[in-house]
Parts: sequence; C-alpha cells; structure tokens
Amino acid sequence: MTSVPTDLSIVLPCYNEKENLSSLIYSYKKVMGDRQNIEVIFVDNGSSDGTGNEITTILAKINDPRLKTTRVEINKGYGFGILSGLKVSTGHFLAWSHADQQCSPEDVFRVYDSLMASKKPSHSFGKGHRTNDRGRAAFLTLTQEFLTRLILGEKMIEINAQPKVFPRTLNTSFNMPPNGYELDIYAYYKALTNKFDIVSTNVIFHDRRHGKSKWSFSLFSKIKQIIKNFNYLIFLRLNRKNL
Ligand SMILES: Nc1nc2c(ncn2[C@@H]2O[C@H](COP(=O)(O)OP(=O)(O)OP(=O)(O)O)[C@@H](O)[C@H]2O)c(=O)[nH]1
Ligand SMILES: [Mg+2]
Repeated sequence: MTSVPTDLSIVLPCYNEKENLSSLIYSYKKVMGDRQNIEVIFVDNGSSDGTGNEITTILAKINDPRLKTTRVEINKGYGFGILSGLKVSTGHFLAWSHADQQCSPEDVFRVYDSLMASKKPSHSFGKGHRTNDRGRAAFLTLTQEFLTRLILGEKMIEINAQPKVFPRTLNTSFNMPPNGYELDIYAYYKALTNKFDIVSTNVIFHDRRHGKSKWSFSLFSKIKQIIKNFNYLIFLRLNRKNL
C-alpha cells in the first residue's frame, strides 16, 4: 500500500497545558474527520506539569496515526517549540496555532482552505484576523502594529493572531528564526519580504478555559513585552537582508 503524502502539518506547541489537552486533542480529531492527508503534531515544549505524559496517554488511547507528538526536553521558548514541531513535520503546507483552546481547530482548516482557494497558494501566507473585542489586549496589538509600521515600514495587521498557514518553502527560507514569541512576527515579515500574498481569515479569539497566560499577567509583564517587541523590530530592521 502506498502512503498518502501529507498536505498539511499542524503544529501545536504545548507549554504546561495539561488541563487543556484532552479537550484540545479530541477537538482536533473531530474537526479532521476522515481527511487522510493531515497530521497534527502536539509538541510538549519542555513542560513541568506532566503535559508530555498526558499527550502520550491520550494519543495512545485514540490510536490515530495522524495525531503525533514530539518533545522538547528543556523549554527554550514558544518559537523553539514550534520550530521543533516543524522540523519533524512532513506536509507540503505547514501551520501552527495555540494549544490553550483560545483558537478553534476549525480556524486552521478555514485558513488552509482560503489559502488553497487563493490565486497562488504556494506563494501566499494565511493567517487569522481576530474580530472580537479583546479589551486592553487590543491596545498591545495596536502598539505593535504602529511600531512595525514605524520601524519596518510594513503594514502588518493582527501579527499574533492564529493560526499561521504557509507553504514549506517559506519555512525552508528561515535563516534566523527566533526562539520566543517573536516567531509570529518573523514568519509574517519573511512572507512579506518574499513578496507573498497575505490571506487573512476572520477568527474569534476565545478566553482561556484553563491555566493562565504565560506573558500577560501584570502591567509590568505587558510593558516588558512591548520593550521586547521594540528591540526585536530593530533587530529585524538591521538584519533584513539576512533573515
Ligand atoms: N510563553 C510560552 N508559551 C508557550 C511556550 N510553548 C508553547 N506555548 C504555548 O503558546 C500558546 C500561547 O501562550 P499564552 O501564554 O496563552 O499567550 P497568548 O495566547 O498569546 O495570550 P493570552 O491572551 O494572554 O493567553 C499556549 O498554547 C502555550 O501553551 C513557551 O515556551 N512559552
Ligand atoms: Mg493564550
């Protein structure tokens, strides 16, 4: 029997998300239906709460070869977790999203379908665009968009919205991907510098059901994130020829 090539690999980095996993994994299983050319890779990103064992236990119970896992031994950041998942992926198209149930599994397929229906799927970058009112969090997004315009001269909207879906060739062009949250802006910027079309799809960003945000928990943590973003944009600007 010949194996069916994977069209789409979906990477979900999980960092201390034990309580979200059962519902998350079963939702992906349900949304995939009987599509055979998909793989979902749950990355235990060096968690300390038993996330890795929980993923293994649930996947063994479901026993579906399309649902896979890989493990990062020591946490090195959000981006590193995603990159580790991309490394073991086999799809022609790649995607990532969040594992905390704030982003619906359906969105990955909706963005993928929009990308495939676009003029040049192999030269396009699909992304979510959050449409719901997110209160003060929206202020951080606007600040980031303003700084991006100022420093990089690019109009980049809803940079951290999930999912991201793109052809493998974009991943192959990653020369200096960051290990942290900055991976979302890096991939989007790489798509723009490669002259990709940006294909946006409206999504709803839900409240967390379990656990807490890993970065947005105090005014200080938010200011720290804005400064980090600012520094990273300067880095992108200075290194734009070698990224
Ligand atoms: N901070 C952090 N998050 C990680 C890491 N690896 C994976 N993640 C996942 O990244 C996703 C986003 O993290 P969150 O802290 O919820 O951040 P967010 O969803 O952008 O923002 P909130 O609205 O504050 O929840 C979650 O699914 C985490 O499990 C990591 O090393 N660090
Ligand atoms: Mg979250």
